[in-house]
Amino acid sequence: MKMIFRWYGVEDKIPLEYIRQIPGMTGVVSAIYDVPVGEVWPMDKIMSLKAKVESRGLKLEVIESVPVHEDIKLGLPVRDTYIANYCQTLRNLAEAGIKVVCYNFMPVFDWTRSQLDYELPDQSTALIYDAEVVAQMNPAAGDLKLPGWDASYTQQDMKDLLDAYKTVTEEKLWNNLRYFLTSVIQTAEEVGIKMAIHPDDPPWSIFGLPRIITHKENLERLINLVDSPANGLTLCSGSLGVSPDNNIPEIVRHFGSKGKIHFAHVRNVKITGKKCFEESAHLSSAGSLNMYEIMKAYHDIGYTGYMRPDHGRMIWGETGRPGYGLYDRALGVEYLLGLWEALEKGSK
Ligand code: DNO
Repeated sequence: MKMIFRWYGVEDKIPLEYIRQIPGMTGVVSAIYDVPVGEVWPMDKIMSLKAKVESRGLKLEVIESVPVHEDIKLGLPVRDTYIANYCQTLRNLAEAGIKVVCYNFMPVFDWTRSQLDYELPDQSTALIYDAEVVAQMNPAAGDLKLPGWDASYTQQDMKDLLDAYKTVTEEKLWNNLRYFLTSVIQTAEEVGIKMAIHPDDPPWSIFGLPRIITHKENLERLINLVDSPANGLTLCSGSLGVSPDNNIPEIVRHFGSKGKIHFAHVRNVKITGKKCFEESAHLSSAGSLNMYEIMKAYHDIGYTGYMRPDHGRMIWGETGRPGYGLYDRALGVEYLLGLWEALEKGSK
């Protein structure tokens, strides 16, 4: 298993030097953030990101994410141009030595929460989700800004986009995903990149939009859309884990033993009610997931891929990008590596 850390490029408050100082850290997972969605990532930008990371003694072998243009998800005729661009980006990334590309197929909104600074009893703050609060939000009415929401949309763009999705059922979204993957996976396989879809977060429909990467059966359906070693998963324990029906250790064993997990996001989450949760610290006792069993599942299947801690709380007075501070994620890393060492030594 190779432990890596998400880094948001030069705009990130957390310097690469600090990431390097986290014991056991091998590299970062990052992206190019200043190319509009749908355009080809130029080689020089990729190479300069890689050089920056490597100059600090870290590796850059995973990209999170190459975003998928909404017109691909909507299945509009112009999608062929965007898919061709996506394939070219994959070729460029492969040339720079990238091995895994994480992406998602969530319409309009990436991960969604109802509050970003909820104060826990220990005065740390965490991201939370409360279905009733989300039900009151109206993205078409504007002024809502949450992580994962593309800030470049005007209120009218957002309204038009939400209208455009009105005819996109789950089945249509599946068809559009198959269409996308048919070209993209072939290119990825040719150039030696593994595609790793991220589950929908949360794994249920929001704002009436379809969401399909939500549970084991649908993950199975995804890998069967295009049969290729390049077609796989980012197994995110926190995204899937907020549905009590998702048995994460079992899902890890099932897909991991088929070689379908290309990237592991490992974090805990505390389910606080029906479709309500808090993002807890990584420790098992802090949330609802059994982190030992999850790590044991990865260990038992002989996982050699990339893993990263996921959202952390804000602790010790840190401020910054919600979910992506340094301290709590670094604590998460050490905990996961501690579990891993115990599993390694215990199995000898
Ligand atoms: C949230 C992240 C997601 C993820 C994308 C992948 O913190 O896990 O934003 O990067 O869904 O495309």
